Amino acid sequence: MLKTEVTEGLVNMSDLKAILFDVDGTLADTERSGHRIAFNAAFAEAGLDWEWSEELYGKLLAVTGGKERILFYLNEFNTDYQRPMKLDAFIADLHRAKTKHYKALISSGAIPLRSGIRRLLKETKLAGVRLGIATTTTPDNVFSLLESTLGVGAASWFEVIAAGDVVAAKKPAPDIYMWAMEKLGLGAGSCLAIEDSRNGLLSALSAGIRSVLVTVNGYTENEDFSGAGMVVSHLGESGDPCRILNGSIVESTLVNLTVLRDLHDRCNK
Ligand code: XBP
Ligand code: MG
Repeated sequence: MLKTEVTEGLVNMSDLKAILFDVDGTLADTERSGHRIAFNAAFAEAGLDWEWSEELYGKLLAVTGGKERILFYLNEFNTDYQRPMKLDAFIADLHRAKTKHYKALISSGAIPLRSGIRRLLKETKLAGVRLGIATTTTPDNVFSLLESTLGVGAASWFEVIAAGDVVAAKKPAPDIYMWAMEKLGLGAGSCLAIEDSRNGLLSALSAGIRSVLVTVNGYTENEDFSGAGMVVSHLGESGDPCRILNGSIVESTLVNLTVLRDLHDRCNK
């Protein structure tokens, strides 16, 4: 058997069949300058004097889901506010307005993909690895981000886009990852997740996914990522090496498919 065939055989030893990407904080750094700004615009539009500062928003990110986050804000940080009788409908209206502002912001090209995301998506797609999305954010937000950064039709790169209210329980519950894997017809042992937050890590782990790569960001860098297969600053590009915060990368300064296959094999031994 030729060396290349042996090597090829070794490379394909990994049964990594699909990579599930989180969106906010992972594909792009959307929270500080995206969602937060859109929430504040919706509050102003509704005549509310609510202003979510960068610091307050960092605390509110403990709760995933925009509607759930608004309720968390009222319960924990604005208990004096006289709530309307139909609070759920009031919050849903605010969230619809927020999504309108967020989509406009994203469509303006205000928020780029994080370093290495475009490279990794192209490499994995070319290699025939199946791609999916597992996110808490609203589906429309995902389509806007993909189209504004990767071009029209980019959503078709992903076989499944599991997003928002498609499941009742949001991250850290496992539901969104379970839903995505069911749609792919794959077991957790064939999937690797890429996340940015502890909520996301816990969601993937509790769905049975054992290979989770975390790429931290300004809001999540100090969170507890126990259980992650690897934690890095970002995926990296040539000339912009990633920093390994936990775990190890053999002979590479950026996260590519070989690194992910090695990580997957290691975590699924
Ligand atoms: C992050 C979230 C989302 C966004 C806001 O999602 O928790 O709720 O902060 O988006 P993920 P919505 O990291 O799972 O991509 O207002 O549409 O919920
Ligand atoms: Mg995230």
